[in-house]
Amino acid sequence: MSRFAIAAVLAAALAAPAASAQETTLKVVSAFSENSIYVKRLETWMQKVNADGKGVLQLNFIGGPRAVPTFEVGNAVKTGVVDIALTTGAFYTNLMPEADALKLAQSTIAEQRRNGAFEVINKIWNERANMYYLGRPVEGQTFHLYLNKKIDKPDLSGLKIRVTPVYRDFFQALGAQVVTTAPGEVYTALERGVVDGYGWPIGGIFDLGWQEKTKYRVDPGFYNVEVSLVMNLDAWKRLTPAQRDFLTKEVLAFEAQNGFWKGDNEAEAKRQAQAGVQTITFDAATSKRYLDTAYEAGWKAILKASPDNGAKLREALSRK
Ligand code: 173
Repeated sequence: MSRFAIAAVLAAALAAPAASAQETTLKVVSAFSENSIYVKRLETWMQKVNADGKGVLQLNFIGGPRAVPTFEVGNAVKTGVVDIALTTGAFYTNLMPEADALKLAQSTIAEQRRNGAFEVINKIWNERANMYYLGRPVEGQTFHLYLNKKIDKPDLSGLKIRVTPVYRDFFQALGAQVVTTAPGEVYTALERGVVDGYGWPIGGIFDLGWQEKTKYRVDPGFYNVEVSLVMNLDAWKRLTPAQRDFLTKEVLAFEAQNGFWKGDNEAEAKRQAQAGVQTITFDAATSKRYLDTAYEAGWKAILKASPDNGAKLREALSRK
């Protein structure tokens, strides 16, 4: 053995016990409220991770928007104040406007992992927000427009609608006046009559009591609701290969449960009907125009704010 090889073997031997004894604990926050279905499923998943990860990796849930306000979660991940967040691109467009493009994906996260889109996303997220994109445990939900005033065509002129970047350009294209708020402020905005409606997924309006203040849901739903796990890139790099493999496997197992959402969508629509929320629908041609407008307005905004990465994401997210 060369002197170099001996030194390498000695170094490995010295490092080995420390590495195998090493367990790391990562801080996790959520941009969604603690009683939401997103966070309930996150907590169930974290329990499994912590049971499987003894001696390797543990997740410590710090909390929801009371711990870190919704629109500050992205920056907390970027700067490493927390390690991991459950959030959505619309909540950190302050860091990178193109984050909101994931709602426009035509493919599933499983397809994105197979067709290279996952790497495209990660390269952009690494560079732009110092984030490692871990995965997407929510997909297959649609967003909807909820209203307190009746409309008979997709014309929102004269209406004030609560938005996030998810809906902003689409609802503006339909003539709405928009007001951006975190989810935690929607109830008060409705109660005070500050808004005539809001954008939200098919599921979750009951979590913060909005059904009390909601008369109509407009169908069809649009886009592909994106809620993802993102991680501080330095924290990701600090993990050992074994810890990274472990976390990746656990995220894949979480994504493998995404079939859950189809049943949840149906259950939530039924629950809304039972609570007296009426649906507003359009004829087929108008519905098609509504959806076309949604996608056109969505991509236009992304491409305007972020021409290069927007184009890369559009190409990657339309691959099957
Ligand atoms: O707050 C929102 O309406 C929003 O942007 C969103 C995004 C993903 C899931 C739920 C809500």
